[in-house]
Amino acid sequence: MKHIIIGTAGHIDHGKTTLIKALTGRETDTLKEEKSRGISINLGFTFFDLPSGKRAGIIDVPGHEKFVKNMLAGVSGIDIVMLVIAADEGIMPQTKEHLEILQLLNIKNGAVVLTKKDMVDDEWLEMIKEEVREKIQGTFLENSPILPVSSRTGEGMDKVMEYLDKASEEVEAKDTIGHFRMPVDRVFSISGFGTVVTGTIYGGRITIGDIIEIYPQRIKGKIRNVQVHDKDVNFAEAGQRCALNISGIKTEEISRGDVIAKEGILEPSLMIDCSMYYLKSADKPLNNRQRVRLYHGTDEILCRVVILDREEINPGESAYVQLRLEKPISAQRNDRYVIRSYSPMVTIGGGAIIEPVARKAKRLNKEYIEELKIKESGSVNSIIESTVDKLSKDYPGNNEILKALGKNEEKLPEILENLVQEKKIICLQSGDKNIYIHNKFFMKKLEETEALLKEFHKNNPLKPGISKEEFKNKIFTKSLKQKNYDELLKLLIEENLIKITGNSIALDSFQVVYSKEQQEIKNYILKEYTEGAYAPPKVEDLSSKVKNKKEFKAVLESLIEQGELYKVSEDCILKSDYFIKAKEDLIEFIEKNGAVTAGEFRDMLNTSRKYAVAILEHLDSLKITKRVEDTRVLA
Ligand SMILES: Nc1nc2c(ncn2[C@@H]2O[C@H](COP(=O)(O)OP(=O)(O)OP(=O)(O)O)[C@@H](O)[C@H]2O)c(=O)[nH]1
Ligand SMILES: [Mg+2]
Repeated sequence: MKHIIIGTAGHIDHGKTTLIKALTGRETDTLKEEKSRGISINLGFTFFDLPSGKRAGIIDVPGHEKFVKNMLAGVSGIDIVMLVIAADEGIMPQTKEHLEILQLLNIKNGAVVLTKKDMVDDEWLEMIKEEVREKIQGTFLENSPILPVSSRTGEGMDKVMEYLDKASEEVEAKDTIGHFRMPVDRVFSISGFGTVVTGTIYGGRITIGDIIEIYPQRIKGKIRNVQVHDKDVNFAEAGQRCALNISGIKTEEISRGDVIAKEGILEPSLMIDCSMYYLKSADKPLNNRQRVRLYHGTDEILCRVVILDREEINPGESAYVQLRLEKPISAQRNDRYVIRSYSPMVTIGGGAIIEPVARKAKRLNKEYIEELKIKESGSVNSIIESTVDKLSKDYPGNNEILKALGKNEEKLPEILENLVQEKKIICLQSGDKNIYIHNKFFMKKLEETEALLKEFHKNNPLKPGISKEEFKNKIFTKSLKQKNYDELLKLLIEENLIKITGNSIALDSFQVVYSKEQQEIKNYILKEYTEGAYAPPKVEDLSSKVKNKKEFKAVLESLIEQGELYKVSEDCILKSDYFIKAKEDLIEFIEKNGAVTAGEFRDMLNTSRKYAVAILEHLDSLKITKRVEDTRVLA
């Protein structure tokens, strides 16, 4: 079912609250101060039934220039606006400012209601009508009716009703399937019930028992009760005003401006990228890094405008900007916002949020602006693709991508799958959680791999390669899951870029090449270890007979790393095939005899007790054997 919220707008004292009372029979100025001063200060809320039977929520806003902040908190969720202009006064400063705000927030439906008809004659009324008609040229109200009324006599009210009824048919249905999201406009406590918050639901549905999260402070609570238009209901959905009784949250922990949403779906951010229209009515250009006030949902946040695509913004121009905020915002892509100058507080511009969780942007960077244009153009596939591109370095899963999109995307898995098919992104599968990286990112990793390994081989010509661990940390990230890392390695091998020997990664084309001198040393070392067998020579003794100690060390290490020699312990290096044979013989012996003593093993190898024990201890550490009293059994 379609839900409707009707709002007022217009200059102070022009008769907004009186109009609502005439339409609904209810008073929305409830504060003592509002009554004594005869002006609205905060937002007024009520509801009424349209002639067609539809129940509409009503938000009445204050007109006073000091309370534009409250007005902004009220109008961002409305479907139909009544721009109220008193016939005796005509267009006044906040008539213009409110109209500009409505325009910036992309409100689509509304009419002008000319109040206080009873106070002017027909000639005057016609003149004001003309003035108004001219003023609304080029705005969303251009083709809307101008409805003269008297709230005092009731004249013209029927036409207003008729209009609202018709307009409510034209209001677009809201996204009730997506994630629940509601900016908070009031917080209070009811004794015996605890914290109650009210707001206009922007998206999704909220049901008793739901767990919600309050942003940006990220406190969780449980919905104890839901009310719509003063009645208890089981659920409320997008487009409705509702009151939520939340357990687990104190009233002090929440205030106007916060957002209540499904847990985990929003990501508060201190930077957002936006398109911005700078109003013609602004009196001077907007400077880079100018401090302004940002209005989004029901929130007001101070921020600086970093202009991305030009030096300054002249009145009447549109630009791409990055807003650097002094407090985190909890926004979604395509949300509208308004900015006002810091002082004096005047509305100067606004637009749409293109990237709700932005990375720090450099100014005048073509690539960055191109990326924003793609996001702004909004083809879902290209948005998702560029999101994966941006997030690739963090190896995102479905949830991270969803969060960064800042918008509920029902078709995400399907679109990701298509992008994988189109070879635009790569999916690394790992049981419970798939990870997605962009092809461009993978290409970059190929280049980095090549550069890293070239450099490594140059510096370590006798090493078979870089260790898997070091490679992972340098090219990918430490926190990458083993399974995903293995998959990436497989892809690098498929590209014929790398090869893996044991624990070493090398360029596919790499070969250890020994110089003549190194070759001689290598032959000497291998000969000695072959002859030594299980009573191998000491490294110092071998080294003492070689002139070039540095080369000796390098060749010895390379033989170990390449697997020709095997390091059992600091004092015991064996030829690898000897070690393997000793291990196999030992296993066979134990399998036959149940156990082996160090003495028996020493005799098998025809060596000294010292080396026999060193090998046994090493096999213990590999969990091949284990010690039971004076013998070894299989582990
Ligand atoms: N004669 C006459 N007086 C009206 C009419 N509508 C409003 N008024 C009077 O105008 C004054 C201001 O009306 P409000 O409804 O409080 O004006 P508002 O636009 O809500 O003012 P703020 O909320 O403070 O911006 C009150 O004294 C009303 O009685 C009308 O149609 N005819
Ligand atoms: Mg009022």
